[in-house]
Amino acid sequence: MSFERNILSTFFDLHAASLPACEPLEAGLINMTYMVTIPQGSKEPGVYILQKINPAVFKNPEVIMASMDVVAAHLARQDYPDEILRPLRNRQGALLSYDQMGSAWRLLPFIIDSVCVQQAASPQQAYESARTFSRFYAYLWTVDLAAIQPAIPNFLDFAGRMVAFQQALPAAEEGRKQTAEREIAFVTAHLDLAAKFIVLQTEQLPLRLIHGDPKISNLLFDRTGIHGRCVIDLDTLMPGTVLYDYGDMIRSYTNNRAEDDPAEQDVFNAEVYDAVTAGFLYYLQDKLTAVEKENLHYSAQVVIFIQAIRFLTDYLNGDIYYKTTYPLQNLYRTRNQINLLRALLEKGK
Ligand code: GN1
Ligand code: MG
Repeated sequence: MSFERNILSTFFDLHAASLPACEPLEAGLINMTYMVTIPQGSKEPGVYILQKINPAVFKNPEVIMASMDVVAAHLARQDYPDEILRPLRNRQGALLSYDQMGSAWRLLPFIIDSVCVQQAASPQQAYESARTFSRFYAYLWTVDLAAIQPAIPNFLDFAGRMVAFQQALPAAEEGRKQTAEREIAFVTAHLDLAAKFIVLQTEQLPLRLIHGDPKISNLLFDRTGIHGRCVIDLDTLMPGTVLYDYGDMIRSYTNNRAEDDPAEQDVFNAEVYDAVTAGFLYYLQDKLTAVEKENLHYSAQVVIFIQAIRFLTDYLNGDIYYKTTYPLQNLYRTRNQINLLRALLEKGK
C-alpha cells in the first residue's frame, strides 16, 4: 500500500488526515489495476482507477497516454453522449507518474453504476455493443490522426503476420509441427485469402481512428446491461482501417464457443453476425465509403484468418506471445478460429 500511496501522492494532495482506500481489481491480464477512494473531506474526493502499465507489452506508455488525451479532448468538444475515459493529470501536470522502479502509473475516472459483460448474452446485447463502438468511431471521424501514434507498431501489417508464420514453420520443433499438421495445411492453402485485403489496405481503405480491441468486455454497460455507456481499454487506439475493428467484432462476438474450444459444431452464431453488422452500421452507414461497405464480410474472414495465423505462429514458436494455461492451448485456439472461419466461408456472399 505504501508504494501505491507514494504514487497516489503524485496525483493528490494527501496531507489531509483521512487516508485513501486502494483496492486491487481483478480486471485485465496485462496492467495492474486498483480502485482508489479518496474520502469526503479531502480536496478531490471520489473514486478513481489507478493503473500500472505493463512495460513488457507497452514499450512506450507516453504514446498511449497522448493518444488517449487527444481522443478524450476531441470527444468532449463534440458533445459525445457517452462517458469519456479521460486520463487525469498528476500534480506536475503529467499523465503518467513513475515509481522508483521506473514503472509508469496512470489515473482514470471510475465509471460508476456500470457493468462489464464478458460474453454477449443475446443478439440484442451484441447489437448494442457494436452500436456503442459505432458511435465512438463516428464521433472520432474528424480527429487529427497525425496526433495518434500506434501503441503497437505493425499491428495491422497482415503481410508481416504471414511472413512471421512462414519463418516459424521451418524453425518449429518437429513434435509441434506434427500435432499442427492439419492447421498448417489449412493456413498454407488459404494464404491468398488476405491478399486482396492487403492491397485494399494500401490503396483504397481510408485511415480512421480504430480502437484495436473492440470486444464486448471493453465496453461498460449501464447497470441493466442494456445500454452501452463507456468504451474502455484505449491502449490500442491507432489509425487504421475500421474494417479491422468490424472484423474483430464479428470474430469475437459471433463465436458461440470459448476461444480455445476446438469443437467443430455450432461455432458460429449467424443471428449475432447480423446484429453486429447492424450495430456497426448504425452511425457509419453514411460515413463509410462504398469500398468499405462492400468489404465488410470479407474483412471479417480476413481478421479471423489472421488471428488463426497469429495463434498458430505462436504455437509453432513455443508459446511466447499469448499466455497459455495448458500445452495445446494455442493449437486449440487456432482450431477454434479455423472452425469459425469455415462457417463464414460457407456463409458466402
Ligand atoms: C490479445 O489480451 P487481449 O485478449 O486483450 C491481442 C489481440 C487478439 C486477442 C485474441 C495486443 O488481446 O490482438 O485479438 O488477444 N492483443 C494484442 O484473444 O496482441
Ligand atoms: Mg486489450
